[in-house]
Amino acid sequence: MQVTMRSENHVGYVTLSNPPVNAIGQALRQGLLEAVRWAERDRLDRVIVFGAGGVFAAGADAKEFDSPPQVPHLPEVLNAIDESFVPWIAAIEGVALGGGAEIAMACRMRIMAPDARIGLPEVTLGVIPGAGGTARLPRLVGLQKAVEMITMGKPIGAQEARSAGLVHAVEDDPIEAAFMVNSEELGCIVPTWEFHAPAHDPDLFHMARENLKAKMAGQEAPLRALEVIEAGLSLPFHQALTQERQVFLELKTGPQAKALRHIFFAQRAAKAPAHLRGVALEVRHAVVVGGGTMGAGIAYALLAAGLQVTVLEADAAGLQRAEDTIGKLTEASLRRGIIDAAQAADQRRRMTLSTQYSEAASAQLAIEAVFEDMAVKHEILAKLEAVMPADAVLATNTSYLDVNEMAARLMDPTRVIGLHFFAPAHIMKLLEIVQGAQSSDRAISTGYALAKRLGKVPVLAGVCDGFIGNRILARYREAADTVFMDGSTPWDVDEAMVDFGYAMGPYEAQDLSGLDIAHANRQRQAPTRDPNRRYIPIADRMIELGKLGRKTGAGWYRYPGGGGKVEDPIVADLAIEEAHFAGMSRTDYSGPEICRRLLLAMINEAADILDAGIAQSASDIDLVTVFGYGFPRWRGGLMDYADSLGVKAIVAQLEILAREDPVAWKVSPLLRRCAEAGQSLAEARPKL
Ligand code: 3H9
Repeated sequence: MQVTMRSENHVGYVTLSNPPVNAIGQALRQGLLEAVRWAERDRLDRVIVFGAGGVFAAGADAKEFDSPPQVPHLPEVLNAIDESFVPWIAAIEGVALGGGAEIAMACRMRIMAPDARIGLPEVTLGVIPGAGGTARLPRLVGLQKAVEMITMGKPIGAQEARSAGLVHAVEDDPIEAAFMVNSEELGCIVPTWEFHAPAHDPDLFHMARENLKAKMAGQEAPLRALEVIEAGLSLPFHQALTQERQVFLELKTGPQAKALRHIFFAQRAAKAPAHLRGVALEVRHAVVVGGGTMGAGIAYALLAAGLQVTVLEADAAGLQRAEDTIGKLTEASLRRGIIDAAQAADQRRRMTLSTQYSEAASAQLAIEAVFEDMAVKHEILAKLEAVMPADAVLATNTSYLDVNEMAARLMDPTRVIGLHFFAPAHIMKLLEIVQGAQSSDRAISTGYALAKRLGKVPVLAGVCDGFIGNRILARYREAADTVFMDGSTPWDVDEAMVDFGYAMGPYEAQDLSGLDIAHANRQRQAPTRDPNRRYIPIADRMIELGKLGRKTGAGWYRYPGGGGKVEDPIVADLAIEEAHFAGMSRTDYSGPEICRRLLLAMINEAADILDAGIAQSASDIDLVTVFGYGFPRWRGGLMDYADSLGVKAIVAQLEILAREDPVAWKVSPLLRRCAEAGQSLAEARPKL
């Protein structure tokens, strides 16, 4: 029974109960409809509806979205509530999202707990509200607020909902408060469907449309939601609901909604496997070695999660730099209202800065985040092992180096794992947990537990150069440099990838992180580089010219000040020169062709990564590309996107490219196996 009913003194209590978040599926809809009939049959004075487990309802059950909708449909159920002669009151605790908020809006009255949140986040799942949200919300809060909430999908807190007029009261105990509402007062409230729609405001819609085109480029649902709200203003209420429902159903089965659902559920599935649960070390005190940008970001993320943190640096200057960087992160959080002054003071109290490794003696976890030098990392890990408790976990934040080699020199190599954070470490969601050959279950499980505590998306990766994400990134950049050398420009490449949905292209992104990092990597890899593989020297020429990116005022672009970037003809000429030295003629690539090549290069590399067991599944690669590397979420991640193209079609395209360069475009054996077996990448497994 997902809906339970009981009455006391003519007050009905209806409980929504589908743990953990009371997602609204067929059984819950059916139960609600029966509750409406029950309340009318018993001629109750009022119905108080609330959710079990301290959550009102998180919306329609998205697991049902892949099958045809089953009766009763939610709009029909909510119309029955809205039109009933028995007034319903929504007592909202936890969250009322999507269909949950729509249930609340169909009630005569809404009372919220102070820490509850309400919103219509449907666009984040690639759909629009489908049970009256686009018609009821503008009637309740006005156009401006409704447009903002529906098209951006961001839930709001209780006080904001109260000020907007979405809820009638904010009370510690909303169920009790609903019981106390005066019957006469309740009787005077008009059903939502009888409210007048707000007057049309063409300027508001124009501005909202332009804003969405800029901020949510490529995404269908936000613009469709805007259209539906606008059209609904001039329609009678029930017709507005009908047109909303049509668009909801159309989007629900479309590619963007499918891709966004895939990422939503993949993110939720990213947790420690069953055999690792319950063995994690409880981390209360963590040490970060190295207070540079990355180390300071990691330290701040740990502080924000409530841990005691010690930052170890080599000297006083390093300590000062670490303190300044962490201080700036605290100030930024204060400015944005993420923390208040008392929380900032608490964070400062929990932080120690020191040059003494003895400070690590009581910590359960250490994360080294110094520069990429194996000898330095060996030295640091050995010092940590000497002072830390025997069961403490030693983690490295290396982006490329061999975690097994780091572990091998320690007395206990089982305690070593990689914890690969992404910059800025306190914001980026991805955490690659790198499993060394000897890493213990306890160490890996501790990595997962830490990810949960920090609100990160954990993905388990095996040891190889670059793990999952940076290995794909290296191939992406190589493919970009190749099209640049062979006929394009960095700005053409960037534009092509932005058109695909990336927030920025590979060259602009590299200007941000600095060209010297990739250069150091190329030098490190030089002795083991495949001599048959084509090498594109343009990035090395950039280093010779001192063009290291934004930090030097020039990289692939020039940054003359004032924040803007400009194309640099000197950079474009480098490719022309290099092609001339190599005796090559150049080709003019179109934007879609550039994009196709870069994506195929990444898919092929990712398939090899999966085949080698470096990634556990295609959906893990999707999480890495979306949460660490800016792959457009609404395209479902790299492998989900590849599946949407079809593995056979990908193999056919790679084979054509392999005629140009058989080494760079050598088709991944996993792709071939999948194509032959008619399997998708989602079903693919590593070779044995
Ligand atoms: C909609 O409502 C359309 C309507 O307008 C029209 C209808 C006609 N469905 O995130 P968590 C599961 S569209 C199915 O880890 P938290 C989730 O998979 C919907 N399952 O917890 C996980 O399962 P498991 C609009 C759902 O505390 C478990 O619940 N609503 C749904 O960090 C716990 O989730 C949204 O977009 C769902 N809708 O966060 C809200 N929601 O334990 C989406 C959750 O097996 N949900 N699950 O891994 C959220 O934002 C967060 O889950 C929430 C809880 C904030 C609620």
